[in-house]
Amino acid sequence: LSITAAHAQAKPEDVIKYRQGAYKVMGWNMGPMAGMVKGEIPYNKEAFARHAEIVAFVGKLTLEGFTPGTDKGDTRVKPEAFAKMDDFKSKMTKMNEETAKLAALAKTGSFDDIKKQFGATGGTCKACHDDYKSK
Ligand code: ASC
Repeated sequence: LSITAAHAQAKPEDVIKYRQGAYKVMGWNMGPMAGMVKGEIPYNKEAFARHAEIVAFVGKLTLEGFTPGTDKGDTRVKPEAFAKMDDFKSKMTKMNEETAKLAALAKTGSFDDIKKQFGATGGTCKACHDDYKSK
């Protein structure tokens, strides 16, 4: 993690906003991919690949938004995420791995394989939400 001195000084509420912004960007880009996978909107290879690339990149930014002191405030993160940081990190790493695979596959793979990998990716999002995000 590259927490700079400046970021170490950041107010908890600003850190929380930072990570929520990152998740917002991820959700914005997951939406159209989900729509294509479900057949609600036409599959567009270039658009899908771009969304997958953004999710993969931004997904690598979120972990630095869980600094000490950001367990409380305007956030739905459960205290368990901080208490079980090793597991939280490993779930986040898994998400990073699956989104990277999705981004690579989105450029070259068949839509069938892409759909499978989108499911695997969503599963890694859900795994963390189930344990560490309150409703
Ligand atoms: C999405 C999205 C999530 C995950 C999760 C997977 O498209 O916005 O948070 O997938 O719903 O179960």
